[in-house]
Amino acid sequence: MTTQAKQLAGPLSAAVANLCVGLQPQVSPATAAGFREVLRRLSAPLQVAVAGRIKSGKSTLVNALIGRRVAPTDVGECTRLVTRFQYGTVDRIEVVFSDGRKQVLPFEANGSIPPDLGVDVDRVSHIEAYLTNAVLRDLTVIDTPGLGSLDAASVARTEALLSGELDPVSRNAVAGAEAVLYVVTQGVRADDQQALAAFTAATASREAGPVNAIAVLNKADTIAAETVEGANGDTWQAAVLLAERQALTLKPRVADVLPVIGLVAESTETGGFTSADADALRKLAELDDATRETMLISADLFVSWECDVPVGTRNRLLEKLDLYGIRKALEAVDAEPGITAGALRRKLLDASGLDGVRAKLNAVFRSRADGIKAAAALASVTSLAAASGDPNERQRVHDAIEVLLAKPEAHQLRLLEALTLVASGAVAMPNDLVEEVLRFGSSPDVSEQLGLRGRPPQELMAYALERAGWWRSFASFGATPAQSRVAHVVHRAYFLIWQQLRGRR
Ligand SMILES: Nc1nc2c(ncn2[C@@H]2O[C@H](COP(=O)(O)OP(=O)(O)OP(=O)(O)O)[C@@H](O)[C@H]2O)c(=O)[nH]1
Ligand SMILES: [Mg+2]
Repeated sequence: MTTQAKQLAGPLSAAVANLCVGLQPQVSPATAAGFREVLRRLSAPLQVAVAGRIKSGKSTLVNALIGRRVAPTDVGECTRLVTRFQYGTVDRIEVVFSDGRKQVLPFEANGSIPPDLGVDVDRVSHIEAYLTNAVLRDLTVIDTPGLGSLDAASVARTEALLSGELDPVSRNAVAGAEAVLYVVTQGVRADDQQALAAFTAATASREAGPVNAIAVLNKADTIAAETVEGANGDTWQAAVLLAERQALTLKPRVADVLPVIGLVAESTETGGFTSADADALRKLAELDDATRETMLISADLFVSWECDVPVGTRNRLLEKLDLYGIRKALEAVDAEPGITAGALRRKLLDASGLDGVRAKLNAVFRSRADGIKAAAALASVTSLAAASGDPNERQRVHDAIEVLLAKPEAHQLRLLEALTLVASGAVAMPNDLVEEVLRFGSSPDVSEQLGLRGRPPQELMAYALERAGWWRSFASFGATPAQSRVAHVVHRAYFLIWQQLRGRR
């Protein structure tokens, strides 16, 4: 156990791992095999699936996050397959077939996965890409084919893979992703919300909620600012406002919705933006205002208008930055004509919003990886026991989980569970209480969890104690049995915050 404990995300994962090890000799060989899979996953990095509609820019965003243009975008059969990007000491791509067979694939000359694999795609389960990129050390990123695609077969394949239906013995309920980055574009439709619910139900058999799901509003550059009230014609402002509106629709299914320009993020983070591009932009910046404005009206005009910069170069800029990125770059050159290629790249990266997405990923996923992984593993253990068909075995596993959850150290796990139950509506509560409960998932910061950001410690303590008392009496007198269980956990959460604040004095 000691060697394994080193790789676990934290004490909660360790507690669940111990539970699996302890139960292994007491269960059937099939369930024990499932537990071994759970143990293996517990010591692996957090698994984050990037999901969303077809062509919403998922692969582009994956590349930006990894910092390497490795996922094929736009065309090719790869966009119909699930690809798992995980850390490895040597770069390697493997095609995994449905029968478990694996085949190593060469990278393209440009370092990406071949868009066409040269194998029978219908027999492919998914692709494993091992990369040396540091980001992947504590996060495995899973690129998925677009939901709502025309091709029902790839949707079925994705669902099967992510929900662990492919191989009932080893994968049953343990292959699922543990967290979701959901990519939407302008206008979340009602069926998009359904897609989110369906997809997230497949994340290791757990409902998604503010604890393990984030959404981004991608292609923010393509939003027509004049159609968004309050944006004052500013595209980014329009994107911020739209993201806020979508958050009202999607919460509490997701922790937040953030605007991003995946394309610009990808180009600037993967070395796509070169000094030759910067030179071309400096040249374009010298054009007279009228010419420049005309060229920026549309992509067609941008390439077809007569000017000194070669058409091929202009096409390349469009592919990397699109019109909005080009406009932003020209503005940066205007403000600072001698700007270096590196500084220009940084400006574009800032304009892409990727930093905000990274910060959110850290706050919601990375900082809580231990709890998220432990909760997903417990859900897997529960469904493995349920699937065994042996009532005694199910009871033994159930009892062991009860013992684990009753321990004081498991409080964080119970809180995550309560958050998810409330967020998914499985336990109904009045709106103001839902909001209060979900605040615990909003941030690792105690004052934000209390909804009292920036207030003095004395006030935080008094409030925590007051709410602890309120939730205790709600648990005893005012609640249904399901609400009561949640209320006990919330009571304890306030009490622990109070204790922690008191200890700090
Ligand atoms: N203008 C603009 N285009 C983008 C942005 N992000 C992605 N794209 C373009 O959108 C197209 C689709 O991007 P992909 O990353 O392949 O989308 P996907 O969701 O992975 O697509 P599927 O896997 O086929 O569902 C590509 O041409 C991208 O260059 C963006 O932020 N702005
Ligand atoms: Mg894709």
